Amino acid sequence: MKKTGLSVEEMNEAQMQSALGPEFVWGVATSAYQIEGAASEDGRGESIWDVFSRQSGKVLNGDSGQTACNHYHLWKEDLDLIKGLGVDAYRFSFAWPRVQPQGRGALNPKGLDFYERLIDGMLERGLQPHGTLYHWDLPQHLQEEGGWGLRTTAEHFANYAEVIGRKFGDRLTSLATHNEPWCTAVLGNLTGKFAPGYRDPQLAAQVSHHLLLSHGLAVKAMRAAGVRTQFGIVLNQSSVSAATDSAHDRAKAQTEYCSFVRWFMDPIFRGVYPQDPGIAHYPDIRAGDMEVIHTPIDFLGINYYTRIWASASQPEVPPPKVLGESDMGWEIYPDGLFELLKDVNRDYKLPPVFITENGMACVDVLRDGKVEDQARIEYLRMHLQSVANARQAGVDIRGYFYWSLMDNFEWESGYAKRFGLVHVDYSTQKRTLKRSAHWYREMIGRHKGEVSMGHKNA
Ligand code: GCO
Repeated sequence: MKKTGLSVEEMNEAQMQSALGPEFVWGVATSAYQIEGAASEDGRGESIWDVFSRQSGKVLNGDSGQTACNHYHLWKEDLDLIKGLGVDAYRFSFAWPRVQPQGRGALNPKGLDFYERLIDGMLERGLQPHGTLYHWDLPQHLQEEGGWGLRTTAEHFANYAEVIGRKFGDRLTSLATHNEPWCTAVLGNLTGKFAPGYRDPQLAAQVSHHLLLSHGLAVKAMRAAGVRTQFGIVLNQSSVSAATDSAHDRAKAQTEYCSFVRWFMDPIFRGVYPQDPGIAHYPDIRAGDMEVIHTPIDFLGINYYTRIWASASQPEVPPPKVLGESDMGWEIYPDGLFELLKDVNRDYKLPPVFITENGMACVDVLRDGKVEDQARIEYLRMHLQSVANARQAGVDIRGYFYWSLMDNFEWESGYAKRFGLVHVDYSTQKRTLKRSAHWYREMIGRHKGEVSMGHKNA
């Protein structure tokens, strides 16, 4: 009997390890607002998430990132924790309002010092720092001027990028401009589920354009300033399945693929927006914008959690969820990662790819100092198989970052959803490795063992 339901080629672990190759980079990921806390300390400015979290009914239980995992103060022990997992790399984000409280003009030396300590702390521990400039925490001051709906915000972002690039670029292994611009544009400005909470489709289209523009402007500005690191962007992507073979479902699947994947990929890798009869709102574009967005990049980060299920009928045909769902209600569908990687590799000329996020929220229970999260281990194992299969199919994937290092502030779900390899008790800030953390560490250890054996035999 087929236990996992994976349709991609099943491999044993040794085969998977060898498909990933000796240079494969293992990591864990976090973001500033979700872990740092210290939201009102040392001169940090307010972000749109501070303000949004205070509005009643926006975040479950009225939670916010005010304290979060208190990583701003516990960064040293957190870096030790990461080191202890045996990973090669740590993906983190800079909080723009900590570095530049108003989003433009004066810098905050204490904020810069924090990232200096953090990056040097990684280097001292032999961890590769992979930074992200923007993980959704726009300085509130810029929001009040019009936020990402304004073209000038893209210019301010490029200035901020240059500050970070000049100061830290030579110490960073990579620097991504944006994390999941789709979320900022659509969840922030179309559905209103995320900060700043607008529901305006034309604004959402314009915001997506300014985010892409800011990405291109930032990469160009940092390169012009002589910053040397790997530049890229991180996009959330999914494979899309039509619920049935009907023309309506297939058309819906195509529109979903266009608005989710191609909307960002086409401008970056082809210099145009995709056309689809199901997409009603296009942004205003100025001469030269598309060339800026089309600036070459050194890597692409892909975040994958689940597939998109496209059903045009009413009521909708639900996804089969053969392998179950996560605590977010997201279908577990590891094949989708393989399908997606194969498709984008066929359709675009890709730079090296990193899986910059992939992970699962589980109902984790801490009992006798242990969290037995077998479902997360299975999720990880199956998705790594997909990555290995995609590599065998010729996709140049260089590394994998589990989301997330530790439980943290899960946006509108507050602290109710746990994605971590490490459990966080928010009342004491105690960190406890879950079973999955041990599994990840041991699997990486075997990979490195295989690697050095491989070298010996070579
Ligand atoms: C994401 C985010 C994370 C989320 C994670 C789970 O990029 O969507 O980087 O902030 O916590 O994806 O929803």
